[in-house]
Amino acid sequence: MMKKTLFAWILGTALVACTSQPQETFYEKYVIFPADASLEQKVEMASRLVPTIQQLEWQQMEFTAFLHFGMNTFTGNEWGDGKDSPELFNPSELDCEQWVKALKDGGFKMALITAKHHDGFCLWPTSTTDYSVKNSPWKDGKGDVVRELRDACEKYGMKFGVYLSPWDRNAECYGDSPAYNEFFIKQLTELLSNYGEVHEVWFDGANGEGPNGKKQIYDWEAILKTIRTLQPKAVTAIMGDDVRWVGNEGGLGRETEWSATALTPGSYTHSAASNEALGIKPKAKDLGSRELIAKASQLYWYPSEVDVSIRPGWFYHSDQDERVRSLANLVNIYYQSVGCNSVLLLNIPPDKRGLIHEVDVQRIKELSDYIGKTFANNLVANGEGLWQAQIGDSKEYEVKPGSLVNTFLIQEDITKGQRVEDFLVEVYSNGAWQYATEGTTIGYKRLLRFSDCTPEKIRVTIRSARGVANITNVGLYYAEPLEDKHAKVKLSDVSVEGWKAIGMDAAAAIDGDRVTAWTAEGLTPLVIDMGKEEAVAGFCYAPVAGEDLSGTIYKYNFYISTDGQNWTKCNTNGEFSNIMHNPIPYFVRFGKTYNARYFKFEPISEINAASKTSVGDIGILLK
Ligand code: FUL
Repeated sequence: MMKKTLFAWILGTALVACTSQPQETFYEKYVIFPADASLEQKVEMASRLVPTIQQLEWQQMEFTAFLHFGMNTFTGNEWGDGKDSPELFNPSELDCEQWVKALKDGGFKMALITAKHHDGFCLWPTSTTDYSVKNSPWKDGKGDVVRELRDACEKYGMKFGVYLSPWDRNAECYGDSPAYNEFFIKQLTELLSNYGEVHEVWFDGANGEGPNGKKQIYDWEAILKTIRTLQPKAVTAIMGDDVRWVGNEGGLGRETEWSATALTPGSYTHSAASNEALGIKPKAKDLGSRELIAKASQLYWYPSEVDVSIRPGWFYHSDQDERVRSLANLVNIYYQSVGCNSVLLLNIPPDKRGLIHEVDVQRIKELSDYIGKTFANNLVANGEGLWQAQIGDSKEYEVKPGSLVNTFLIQEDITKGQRVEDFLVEVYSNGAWQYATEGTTIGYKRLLRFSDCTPEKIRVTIRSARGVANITNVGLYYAEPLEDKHAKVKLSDVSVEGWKAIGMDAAAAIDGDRVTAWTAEGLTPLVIDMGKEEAVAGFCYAPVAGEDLSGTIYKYNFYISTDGQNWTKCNTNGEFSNIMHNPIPYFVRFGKTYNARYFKFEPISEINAASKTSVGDIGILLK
């Protein structure tokens, strides 16, 4: 065991643990390296960076639920513009107990509601704006969704969290920084004072204002202080400084996922400068390697949260009832989130009735049954108990005789820091050791799948670590194979055969396959001749598949024509609201049909205001 004593020159919150001899120094939440620290010293200090008690308890929940509900549920949008009438908000059978019961049966530990999304509409009767349930027909304006959810959580023993969007498209004061900060803190204060205990406060970083839009400078210091004062047990997520966005909305954790990261939370004033200096952002592949530590002057305990929706959109849309994620898909997400040192925040959006849809209720129950069954019995004897492993140490575990296995579980005691960098798992049968699987980071929990086998023993080797690794749990399980019955998404109701792009070669945009993309310099309109007239009810824009999203369009106009000369602008909201973070095919419906042989897709702005257009595929909808 490394026995280094660390001195008072260390800044940050240093704790001394009295449980083991010699005393070890730990750094809670962050550690600042001395200017002249060597890499070896820095890595040693990194190994002693630990979570706060709030962060630890949050991590132990593993499985949490997001509830996107609000004005968008009724308008069909993903981002409202803040102009929709409160009259539209009118759930016919809202029943938060139904939500919480379904979540409880689904194994979730916390329910986190969009108290206010980007449209500014508040689900509680706030005193800060008229744009709330107070002016809706629901319960004659006497209702309070936040209260009903809170009460249901209380009744069923579920933790409770709130999402309050910093970006507000309704508030007139948005962009007048001091005025909006005051308004926002008042909203936060209402939510954190009147609804009992809150365990997570979620501040979305999304902002679609663009370069010419309103510019708001948030007073994060005052905002975070409000939370620490009013709800000391709450973690603050995304723009907060306790919980980090994993970097995508597709349910994908990293293979190497450090909770001790060099990424400075966005709410700190020096965040942009220090992240730029290190060349990292929340989406970066590497946030905690030794190479990064060598360059970093400070590390944060900033663990990953995987937020992903059970449906293509974050809000409920009835036309997505058949596109609820399959069990196999959700199980993969489980392995890539909880199984990759992250907390899963799975969104299950209540519908227009104010109920969680039957399909979703069934799917989350299937998921919880599957996970429950898979991990019910550890097939390793004596997997629990502390194993303090030096680099290169191996440990053998007996497997219960005759057990068929294909899933490996391992956990570190993160109250002593996250330390393992590389490990190997081998299985023993017929007198020989064989490779089963291997991994890099472990952290709170790591799950790995491998081929079915019936070993007598397994051997775990810690090939590389930052000091002594504290392994608390090793497990082997059998997970039943699942077939992914998810139907391939159809991008066009009209056959694309015979379609022609006018004036350019854009075949890749109309070949029914989003993997092949058409790209063009500038914001270039795409004009298509379908060869014959169709009753056009909408269109589908699929952004390019893959990591390079450049050219993906955010704002657009869409036109149709019968002769290719005279154009009619179709009824749309003109934006693919959340496409930057959730680059899935967008299905836009006009609410009426237009007879047309030609259509024109006119880009107005690109997701990063670049001068480029890309289309993975474009299709036409007939209903
Ligand atoms: C994003 C938002 O823009 C989406 O609408 C959704 O709320 C998601 C969880 O975060 O940034």
